[in-house]
Amino acid sequence: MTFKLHIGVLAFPFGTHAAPLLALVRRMAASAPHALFSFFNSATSNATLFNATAHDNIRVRDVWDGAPRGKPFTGSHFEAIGLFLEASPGNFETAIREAERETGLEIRCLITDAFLWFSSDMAEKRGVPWVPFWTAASCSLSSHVYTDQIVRAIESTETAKQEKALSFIPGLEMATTADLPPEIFLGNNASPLAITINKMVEHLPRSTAVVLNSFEEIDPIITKDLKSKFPNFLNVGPSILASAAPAAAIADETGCLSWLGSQNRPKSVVYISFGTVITPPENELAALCEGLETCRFPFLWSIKDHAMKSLPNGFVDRTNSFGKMVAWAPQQQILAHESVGVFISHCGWNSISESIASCVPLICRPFFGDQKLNSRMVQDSWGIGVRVEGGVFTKSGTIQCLRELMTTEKGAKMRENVSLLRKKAVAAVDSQGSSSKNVDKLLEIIGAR
Ligand code: U2F
Repeated sequence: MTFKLHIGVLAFPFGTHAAPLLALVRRMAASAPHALFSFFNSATSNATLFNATAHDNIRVRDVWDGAPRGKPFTGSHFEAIGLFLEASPGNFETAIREAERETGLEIRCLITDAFLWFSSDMAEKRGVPWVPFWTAASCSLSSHVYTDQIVRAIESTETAKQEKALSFIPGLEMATTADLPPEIFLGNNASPLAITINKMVEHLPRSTAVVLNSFEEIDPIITKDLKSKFPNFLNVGPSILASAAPAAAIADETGCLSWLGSQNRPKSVVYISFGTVITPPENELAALCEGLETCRFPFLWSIKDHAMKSLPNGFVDRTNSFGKMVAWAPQQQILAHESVGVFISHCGWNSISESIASCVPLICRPFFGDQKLNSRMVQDSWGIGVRVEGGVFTKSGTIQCLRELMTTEKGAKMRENVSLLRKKAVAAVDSQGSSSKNVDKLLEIIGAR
Protein backbone atom coordinates (compact mmCIF):
# COMPACT_ATOMS: atom_id res chain seq x y z
CA MET A 1 0.00 0.00 0.00
CA THR A 2 1.34 3.41 -0.95
CA PHE A 3 0.35 6.02 1.59
CA LYS A 4 -0.46 9.56 0.48
CA LEU A 5 -0.29 11.19 3.89
CA HIS A 6 1.76 10.63 7.04
CA ILE A 7 0.25 11.77 10.35
CA GLY A 8 2.21 11.83 13.59
CA VAL A 9 0.26 11.06 16.78
CA LEU A 10 1.98 11.96 20.06
CA ALA A 11 0.60 10.35 23.22
CA PHE A 12 0.99 11.25 26.90
CA PRO A 13 1.76 7.87 28.46
CA PHE A 14 0.25 8.39 31.94
CA GLY A 15 -3.14 7.94 33.58
CA THR A 16 -5.68 6.93 30.96
CA HIS A 17 -4.61 9.42 28.29
CA ALA A 18 -3.24 7.28 25.48
CA ALA A 19 -6.19 4.86 25.15
CA PRO A 20 -8.85 7.40 24.07
CA LEU A 21 -6.33 9.02 21.70
CA LEU A 22 -5.70 5.64 20.11
CA ALA A 23 -9.45 5.04 19.89
CA LEU A 24 -9.77 8.24 17.85
CA VAL A 25 -6.81 7.28 15.66
CA ARG A 26 -8.41 3.91 14.96
CA ARG A 27 -11.61 5.59 13.82
CA MET A 28 -9.69 8.01 11.62
CA ALA A 29 -7.48 5.27 10.22
CA ALA A 30 -10.53 3.23 9.25
CA SER A 31 -11.98 6.21 7.34
CA ALA A 32 -8.69 7.23 5.70
CA PRO A 33 -6.95 4.05 4.50
CA HIS A 34 -4.56 6.06 2.32
CA ALA A 35 -3.16 7.87 5.40
CA LEU A 36 -0.44 6.40 7.59
CA PHE A 37 -0.72 7.12 11.33
CA SER A 38 2.52 6.80 13.35
CA PHE A 39 1.62 6.46 17.05
CA PHE A 40 4.44 7.75 19.28
CA ASN A 41 4.21 6.68 22.90
CA SER A 42 6.37 5.13 25.64
CA ALA A 43 7.13 1.41 25.26
CA THR A 44 5.34 0.62 28.53
CA SER A 45 2.16 2.40 27.53
CA ASN A 46 2.27 0.98 23.98
CA ALA A 47 2.57 -2.53 25.43
CA THR A 48 -0.72 -2.08 27.30
CA LEU A 49 -2.53 -0.61 24.27
CA PHE A 50 -1.61 -2.77 21.35
CA ASN A 51 -2.48 -6.41 21.06
CA ALA A 52 -2.10 -8.80 18.18
CA THR A 53 -4.75 -6.99 16.10
CA ALA A 54 -3.19 -5.82 12.84
CA HIS A 55 -3.54 -2.17 11.83
CA ASP A 56 -2.75 -1.67 8.19
CA ASN A 57 -2.22 2.03 8.52
CA ILE A 58 -1.31 2.51 12.19
CA ARG A 59 2.37 2.05 13.09
CA VAL A 60 3.40 1.72 16.73
CA ARG A 61 6.49 3.76 17.67
CA ASP A 62 8.19 3.68 21.06
CA VAL A 63 9.72 6.85 22.50
CA TRP A 64 12.05 7.10 25.49
CA ASP A 65 10.10 7.71 28.72
CA GLY A 66 12.97 9.66 30.33
CA ALA A 67 13.60 7.11 33.09
CA PRO A 68 17.28 6.21 33.69
CA ARG A 69 18.16 3.46 31.24
CA GLY A 70 19.27 0.03 32.37
CA LYS A 71 17.53 -0.13 35.75
CA PRO A 72 13.85 -0.50 36.64
CA PHE A 73 12.11 2.76 37.56
CA THR A 74 10.77 2.68 41.11
CA GLY A 75 9.62 6.29 41.60
CA SER A 76 6.09 7.64 41.91
CA HIS A 77 3.62 8.31 39.10
CA PHE A 78 4.27 12.05 39.31
CA GLU A 79 8.09 11.58 39.30
CA ALA A 80 7.67 9.48 36.15
CA ILE A 81 5.70 12.32 34.54
CA GLY A 82 8.47 14.79 35.49
CA LEU A 83 11.16 12.60 33.88
CA PHE A 84 9.10 12.10 30.74
CA LEU A 85 8.50 15.82 30.34
CA GLU A 86 12.23 16.51 30.83
CA ALA A 87 13.01 14.06 28.01
CA SER A 88 10.47 15.76 25.72
CA PRO A 89 10.41 16.95 22.98
CA GLY A 90 13.83 15.36 22.20
CA ASN A 91 12.45 11.84 22.64
CA PHE A 92 9.60 12.53 20.19
CA GLU A 93 11.87 14.33 17.69
CA THR A 94 14.24 11.35 17.55
CA ALA A 95 11.42 8.87 17.01
CA ILE A 96 9.73 11.07 14.40
CA ARG A 97 12.96 11.41 12.38
CA GLU A 98 13.33 7.62 12.44
CA ALA A 99 9.72 7.10 11.31
CA GLU A 100 10.12 9.58 8.46
CA ARG A 101 13.34 7.95 7.33
CA GLU A 102 11.92 4.44 7.45
CA THR A 103 8.69 5.28 5.62
CA GLY A 104 10.18 7.85 3.28
CA LEU A 105 7.21 10.08 4.16
CA GLU A 106 7.40 13.41 5.92
CA ILE A 107 4.84 13.96 8.65
CA ARG A 108 2.17 16.39 7.40
CA CYS A 109 0.15 16.83 10.62
CA LEU A 110 0.65 16.38 14.37
CA ILE A 111 -2.26 15.12 16.47
CA THR A 112 -1.07 15.16 20.06
CA ASP A 113 -2.25 14.92 23.63
CA ALA A 114 -3.04 18.53 24.57
CA PHE A 115 -0.59 18.30 27.50
CA LEU A 116 2.24 18.06 24.94
CA TRP A 117 2.15 21.81 24.22
CA PHE A 118 5.66 21.79 22.73
CA SER A 119 4.27 19.91 19.73
CA SER A 120 2.75 23.22 18.62
CA ASP A 121 6.33 24.47 18.06
CA MET A 122 7.25 21.19 16.35
CA ALA A 123 4.26 21.58 14.02
CA GLU A 124 5.04 25.24 13.33
CA LYS A 125 8.66 24.44 12.41
CA ARG A 126 7.41 21.85 9.96
CA GLY A 127 4.68 24.11 8.66
CA VAL A 128 1.98 21.53 9.44
CA PRO A 129 -1.28 21.64 11.44
CA TRP A 130 -1.22 21.02 15.20
CA VAL A 131 -4.28 19.26 16.57
CA PRO A 132 -4.27 18.95 20.38
CA PHE A 133 -6.49 16.23 21.87
CA TRP A 134 -8.02 16.90 25.32
CA THR A 135 -8.67 13.48 26.85
CA ALA A 136 -11.20 14.80 29.35
CA ALA A 137 -14.44 16.77 29.46
CA SER A 138 -15.15 20.26 28.13
CA CYS A 139 -15.76 21.58 31.67
CA SER A 140 -12.13 21.07 32.72
CA LEU A 141 -10.80 22.41 29.43
CA SER A 142 -12.97 25.49 29.88
CA SER A 143 -11.61 26.04 33.37
CA HIS A 144 -8.09 26.07 31.91
CA VAL A 145 -9.05 28.35 29.05
CA TYR A 146 -10.38 30.83 31.67
CA THR A 147 -7.20 30.67 33.79
CA ASP A 148 -6.47 34.42 33.57
CA GLN A 149 -9.98 35.49 34.57
CA ILE A 150 -10.03 32.97 37.41
CA VAL A 151 -6.73 34.19 38.79
CA ARG A 152 -7.93 37.81 38.57
CA ALA A 153 -11.22 36.90 40.29
CA ILE A 154 -9.35 35.26 43.14
CA GLU A 155 -6.98 38.16 43.50
CA SER A 156 -10.01 40.41 43.92
CA THR A 157 -11.38 38.40 46.86
CA GLU A 158 -10.53 39.43 50.39
CA THR A 159 -8.51 36.34 51.14
CA ALA A 160 -6.96 34.18 48.49
CA LYS A 161 -8.48 31.10 50.12
CA GLN A 162 -12.07 32.38 49.86
CA GLU A 163 -14.24 30.16 47.70
CA LYS A 164 -15.65 32.05 44.74
CA ALA A 165 -18.46 31.11 42.37
CA LEU A 166 -17.41 30.72 38.74
CA SER A 167 -20.41 32.77 37.59
CA PHE A 168 -18.31 34.40 34.87
CA ILE A 169 -17.63 31.10 33.03
CA PRO A 170 -20.48 30.03 30.72
CA GLY A 171 -21.80 26.64 31.78
CA LEU A 172 -19.79 26.55 35.02
CA GLU A 173 -22.01 28.89 37.05
CA MET A 174 -22.76 26.19 39.61
CA ALA A 175 -19.06 25.48 40.26
CA THR A 176 -16.69 27.31 42.57
CA THR A 177 -12.96 27.89 42.77
CA ALA A 178 -12.77 24.94 45.20
CA ASP A 179 -13.73 22.64 42.29
CA LEU A 180 -10.95 23.78 40.00
CA PRO A 181 -7.97 21.76 38.82
CA PRO A 182 -5.17 22.92 41.14
CA GLU A 183 -2.81 23.23 38.17
CA ILE A 184 -4.54 26.50 37.29
CA PHE A 185 -2.82 28.18 40.22
CA LEU A 186 0.92 28.28 39.61
CA GLY A 187 2.57 28.71 43.00
CA ASN A 188 6.32 28.95 43.62
CA ASN A 189 6.71 25.18 43.71
CA ALA A 190 4.63 24.41 40.65
CA SER A 191 4.86 20.79 39.57
CA PRO A 192 6.11 19.90 36.08
CA LEU A 193 2.53 18.89 35.23
CA ALA A 194 1.12 22.25 36.39
CA ILE A 195 3.72 24.12 34.32
CA THR A 196 2.88 21.89 31.37
CA ILE A 197 -0.83 22.62 31.61
CA ASN A 198 -0.24 26.36 31.85
CA LYS A 199 1.97 26.17 28.76
CA MET A 200 -0.82 24.25 27.05
CA VAL A 201 -3.25 27.11 27.74
CA GLU A 202 -0.75 29.56 26.20
CA HIS A 203 -0.30 27.43 23.08
CA LEU A 204 -3.88 26.28 22.41
CA PRO A 205 -4.73 29.39 20.32
CA ARG A 206 -2.08 28.21 17.83
CA SER A 207 -3.93 24.96 17.17
CA THR A 208 -5.69 24.16 13.90
CA ALA A 209 -8.41 22.28 15.81
CA VAL A 210 -9.02 21.34 19.44
CA VAL A 211 -10.40 17.82 19.78
CA LEU A 212 -12.12 16.34 22.86
CA ASN A 213 -13.18 12.89 24.02
CA SER A 214 -16.65 14.15 24.92
CA PHE A 215 -19.87 15.05 23.11
CA GLU A 216 -21.42 18.45 22.49
CA GLU A 217 -24.84 17.65 23.93
CA ILE A 218 -23.53 16.94 27.44
CA ASP A 219 -22.41 20.57 27.92
CA PRO A 220 -24.15 22.68 25.26
CA ILE A 221 -23.36 26.02 26.91
CA ILE A 222 -19.66 25.26 27.37
CA THR A 223 -19.50 23.89 23.83
CA LYS A 224 -21.04 27.06 22.39
CA ASP A 225 -18.62 29.21 24.36
CA LEU A 226 -15.51 27.24 23.40
CA LYS A 227 -16.62 27.10 19.77
CA SER A 228 -16.48 30.88 19.83
CA LYS A 229 -12.91 30.78 21.13
CA PHE A 230 -11.30 28.25 18.76
CA PRO A 231 -11.59 28.04 14.97
CA ASN A 232 -12.43 24.33 15.23
CA PHE A 233 -13.64 22.97 18.55
CA LEU A 234 -14.48 19.33 17.92
CA ASN A 235 -16.06 16.94 20.43
CA VAL A 236 -15.56 13.45 18.96
CA GLY A 237 -16.51 11.16 21.83
CA PRO A 238 -17.26 9.40 23.95
CA SER A 239 -14.71 6.94 22.59
CA ILE A 240 -16.24 4.09 24.57
CA LEU A 241 -19.41 4.30 22.45
CA ALA A 242 -17.70 5.36 19.25
CA SER A 243 -15.28 2.49 18.89
CA ALA A 244 -14.87 1.40 15.23
CA ALA A 245 -14.48 -2.28 16.14
CA PRO A 246 -16.81 -4.28 18.40
CA ALA A 247 -15.25 -4.87 21.85
CA ALA A 248 -13.37 -8.14 21.98
CA ALA A 249 -14.76 -10.78 24.34
CA ILE A 250 -12.71 -10.97 27.51
CA ALA A 251 -11.56 -14.04 29.37
CA ASP A 252 -12.91 -13.03 32.84
CA GLU A 253 -9.65 -14.21 34.42
CA THR A 254 -10.54 -12.66 37.76
CA GLY A 255 -14.03 -14.14 37.79
CA CYS A 256 -15.68 -10.72 38.17
CA LEU A 257 -18.27 -11.31 35.47
CA SER A 258 -19.26 -14.75 36.70
CA TRP A 259 -19.47 -13.33 40.24
CA LEU A 260 -21.76 -10.58 38.95
CA GLY A 261 -23.77 -13.24 37.11
CA SER A 262 -24.30 -15.06 40.41
CA GLN A 263 -25.96 -12.01 41.99
CA ASN A 264 -29.70 -12.44 42.15
CA ARG A 265 -30.95 -8.93 41.69
CA PRO A 266 -30.36 -6.41 38.90
CA LYS A 267 -28.73 -3.11 39.93
CA SER A 268 -27.85 -4.48 43.37
CA VAL A 269 -24.03 -4.33 43.24
CA VAL A 270 -21.76 -1.43 44.21
CA TYR A 271 -18.70 -1.23 41.93
CA ILE A 272 -15.68 0.62 43.34
CA SER A 273 -12.58 1.85 41.51
CA PHE A 274 -10.29 4.86 41.81
CA GLY A 275 -8.68 4.59 38.38
CA THR A 276 -5.08 3.97 37.46
CA VAL A 277 -3.30 6.47 39.71
CA ILE A 278 -5.12 7.04 43.00
CA THR A 279 -5.37 5.13 46.27
CA PRO A 280 -7.44 6.84 48.99
CA PRO A 281 -5.64 7.48 52.30
CA GLU A 282 -5.84 4.78 54.97
CA ASN A 283 -8.40 6.56 57.16
CA GLU A 284 -10.75 6.97 54.20
CA LEU A 285 -10.30 3.35 53.16
CA ALA A 286 -11.35 2.42 56.70
CA ALA A 287 -14.42 4.69 56.53
CA LEU A 288 -15.41 3.26 53.14
CA CYS A 289 -15.04 -0.27 54.52
CA GLU A 290 -17.22 0.58 57.52
CA GLY A 291 -19.88 2.01 55.22
CA LEU A 292 -19.84 -1.10 53.03
CA GLU A 293 -20.02 -3.40 56.06
CA THR A 294 -22.94 -1.48 57.53
CA CYS A 295 -24.99 -1.30 54.32
CA ARG A 296 -24.20 -4.88 53.22
CA PHE A 297 -24.94 -4.20 49.54
CA PRO A 298 -22.96 -6.68 47.44
CA PHE A 299 -19.77 -4.93 46.26
CA LEU A 300 -17.05 -5.49 43.69
CA TRP A 301 -13.87 -3.51 44.35
CA SER A 302 -10.93 -2.98 42.01
CA ILE A 303 -8.27 -2.31 44.63
CA LYS A 304 -4.53 -2.06 44.12
CA ASP A 305 -2.45 -4.69 45.94
CA HIS A 306 -0.70 -2.19 48.19
CA ALA A 307 -4.05 -0.75 49.33
CA MET A 308 -5.24 -4.20 50.42
CA LYS A 309 -2.63 -4.04 53.16
CA SER A 310 -4.22 -0.89 54.56
CA LEU A 311 -7.72 -2.27 55.01
CA PRO A 312 -9.12 -2.75 58.54
CA ASN A 313 -8.26 -6.07 60.18
CA GLY A 314 -10.69 -8.83 59.28
CA PHE A 315 -12.59 -6.75 56.68
CA VAL A 316 -11.98 -9.21 53.85
CA ASP A 317 -13.11 -12.21 55.91
CA ARG A 318 -16.15 -10.43 57.29
CA THR A 319 -17.34 -9.34 53.83
CA ASN A 320 -16.42 -12.50 51.92
CA SER A 321 -20.03 -13.55 51.53
CA PHE A 322 -21.11 -10.35 49.75
CA GLY A 323 -17.92 -8.67 48.52
CA LYS A 324 -15.30 -9.41 45.90
CA MET A 325 -11.97 -7.62 45.58
CA VAL A 326 -9.55 -7.81 42.66
CA ALA A 327 -6.37 -5.95 41.73
CA TRP A 328 -7.64 -5.09 38.24
CA ALA A 329 -11.14 -5.50 36.88
CA PRO A 330 -12.67 -5.46 33.39
CA GLN A 331 -14.37 -2.19 34.25
CA GLN A 332 -16.26 -1.54 31.02
CA GLN A 333 -17.85 -5.00 31.08
CA ILE A 334 -18.58 -4.70 34.79
CA LEU A 335 -20.39 -1.39 34.40
CA ALA A 336 -22.32 -2.84 31.48
CA HIS A 337 -23.48 -5.79 33.63
CA GLU A 338 -27.13 -5.65 34.72
CA SER A 339 -26.21 -6.47 38.34
CA VAL A 340 -24.30 -3.21 38.86
CA GLY A 341 -26.31 -0.44 40.52
CA VAL A 342 -23.82 2.26 41.44
CA PHE A 343 -20.19 3.22 40.82
CA ILE A 344 -18.01 4.69 43.60
CA SER A 345 -15.40 6.57 41.59
CA HIS A 346 -12.59 9.13 41.70
CA CYS A 347 -14.28 10.78 38.67
CA GLY A 348 -11.58 10.33 36.05
CA TRP A 349 -13.18 11.26 32.75
CA ASN A 350 -12.93 7.75 31.28
CA SER A 351 -14.71 6.28 34.29
CA ILE A 352 -17.49 8.84 34.04
CA SER A 353 -17.88 8.21 30.29
CA GLU A 354 -18.03 4.47 30.90
CA SER A 355 -20.62 4.97 33.65
CA ILE A 356 -22.75 7.09 31.31
CA ALA A 357 -22.35 4.51 28.54
CA SER A 358 -23.77 1.87 30.92
CA CYS A 359 -26.39 4.04 32.68
CA VAL A 360 -24.78 3.63 36.12
CA PRO A 361 -25.07 6.59 38.56
CA LEU A 362 -21.99 7.64 40.53
CA ILE A 363 -20.83 8.30 44.07
CA CYS A 364 -17.89 10.65 43.71
CA ARG A 365 -14.74 10.96 45.78
CA PRO A 366 -12.53 13.14 43.52
CA PHE A 367 -8.81 13.58 44.19
CA PHE A 368 -6.74 15.61 41.70
CA GLY A 369 -6.71 17.36 38.35
CA ASP A 370 -10.09 17.56 36.62
CA GLN A 371 -11.79 15.18 39.07
CA LYS A 372 -13.37 17.73 41.43
CA LEU A 373 -14.87 19.71 38.59
CA ASN A 374 -16.08 16.50 36.94
CA SER A 375 -17.78 15.50 40.18
CA ARG A 376 -19.41 18.93 40.46
CA MET A 377 -20.90 18.40 37.00
CA VAL A 378 -21.99 14.87 37.88
CA GLN A 379 -23.91 16.17 40.85
CA ASP A 380 -25.11 19.66 39.94
CA SER A 381 -25.21 19.84 36.17
CA TRP A 382 -25.96 16.37 34.88
CA GLY A 383 -27.71 15.06 38.04
CA ILE A 384 -26.24 11.59 37.63
CA GLY A 385 -24.66 11.13 41.02
CA VAL A 386 -23.56 12.67 44.31
CA ARG A 387 -20.31 13.75 45.90
CA VAL A 388 -19.50 12.26 49.30
CA GLU A 389 -20.28 14.73 52.05
CA GLY A 390 -17.32 17.04 52.75
CA GLY A 391 -15.43 15.58 49.79
CA VAL A 392 -13.87 12.72 51.75
CA PHE A 393 -15.07 9.28 52.84
CA THR A 394 -16.54 9.14 56.34
CA LYS A 395 -18.55 6.21 57.61
CA SER A 396 -21.79 8.19 57.85
CA GLY A 397 -21.26 10.01 54.55
CA THR A 398 -20.61 6.75 52.72
CA ILE A 399 -23.71 5.12 54.19
CA GLN A 400 -25.83 8.15 53.30
CA CYS A 401 -24.70 8.14 49.65
CA LEU A 402 -25.07 4.39 49.25
CA ARG A 403 -28.60 4.37 50.67
CA GLU A 404 -29.60 7.43 48.68
CA LEU A 405 -28.50 5.97 45.36
CA MET A 406 -29.57 2.39 45.95
CA THR A 407 -32.90 2.81 47.72
CA THR A 408 -34.50 6.22 47.23
CA GLU A 409 -36.52 8.10 44.61
CA LYS A 410 -33.63 10.54 44.31
CA GLY A 411 -31.39 7.65 43.32
CA ALA A 412 -33.96 6.47 40.79
CA LYS A 413 -34.06 9.98 39.31
CA MET A 414 -30.26 9.96 38.89
CA ARG A 415 -30.54 6.61 37.13
CA GLU A 416 -33.15 8.12 34.81
CA ASN A 417 -30.91 11.14 34.14
CA VAL A 418 -27.94 8.95 33.29
CA SER A 419 -30.08 6.94 30.87
CA LEU A 420 -31.14 10.16 29.12
CA LEU A 421 -27.52 11.26 28.90
CA ARG A 422 -26.55 7.89 27.44
CA LYS A 423 -29.18 8.37 24.72
CA LYS A 424 -27.60 11.70 23.80
CA ALA A 425 -24.13 10.13 23.77
CA VAL A 426 -25.30 7.29 21.53
CA ALA A 427 -26.93 9.78 19.18
CA ALA A 428 -23.72 11.84 19.05
CA VAL A 429 -21.64 8.89 17.78
CA ASP A 430 -24.32 7.70 15.35
CA SER A 431 -23.24 8.14 11.71
CA GLN A 432 -25.15 11.44 11.46
CA GLY A 433 -24.44 12.53 15.05
CA SER A 434 -22.39 15.54 16.14
CA SER A 435 -19.30 13.55 17.17
CA SER A 436 -19.20 11.57 13.92
CA LYS A 437 -19.59 14.75 11.89
CA ASN A 438 -16.76 16.28 13.89
CA VAL A 439 -14.47 13.34 13.05
CA ASP A 440 -15.32 13.89 9.37
CA LYS A 441 -14.52 17.56 9.77
CA LEU A 442 -11.21 16.72 11.43
CA LEU A 443 -10.29 14.39 8.56
CA GLU A 444 -11.08 17.19 6.13
CA ILE A 445 -9.09 19.78 8.06
CA ILE A 446 -5.96 17.64 8.09
CA GLY A 447 -6.31 16.74 4.42
CA ALA A 448 -7.16 13.08 4.97
CA ARG A 449 -10.43 13.27 3.00
C1 U2F B 1 -6.48 10.10 34.48
O1 U2F B 1 -7.38 9.09 34.80
P1 U2F B 1 -7.34 7.64 35.47
O2 U2F B 1 -6.58 6.71 34.63
O3 U2F B 1 -6.96 7.63 36.89
O4 U2F B 1 -8.92 7.33 35.48
P2 U2F B 1 -10.01 7.24 34.34
O5 U2F B 1 -9.96 8.36 33.39
O6 U2F B 1 -11.27 7.05 35.05
O7 U2F B 1 -9.63 5.93 33.55
C2 U2F B 1 -9.44 4.70 34.19
C3 U2F B 1 -9.52 3.66 33.09
O8 U2F B 1 -8.98 2.44 33.60
C4 U2F B 1 -9.91 1.40 33.44
C5 U2F B 1 -11.27 2.07 33.35
C6 U2F B 1 -10.93 3.38 32.64
O9 U2F B 1 -10.96 3.20 31.23
O10 U2F B 1 -12.18 1.26 32.64
N1 U2F B 1 -9.85 0.47 34.59
C7 U2F B 1 -10.05 -0.85 34.36
O11 U2F B 1 -10.31 -1.28 33.23
N2 U2F B 1 -9.97 -1.71 35.42
C8 U2F B 1 -9.71 -1.30 36.68
O12 U2F B 1 -9.66 -2.16 37.57
C9 U2F B 1 -9.53 0.09 36.92
C10 U2F B 1 -9.61 0.95 35.84
C11 U2F B 1 -6.69 11.24 35.46
F1 U2F B 1 -6.41 10.80 36.73
C12 U2F B 1 -8.14 11.73 35.38
O13 U2F B 1 -8.33 12.78 36.28
C13 U2F B 1 -8.46 12.18 33.94
O14 U2F B 1 -9.81 12.54 33.86
C14 U2F B 1 -8.16 11.03 32.99
C15 U2F B 1 -8.39 11.39 31.54
O15 U2F B 1 -7.61 12.50 31.20
O16 U2F B 1 -6.81 10.56 33.15
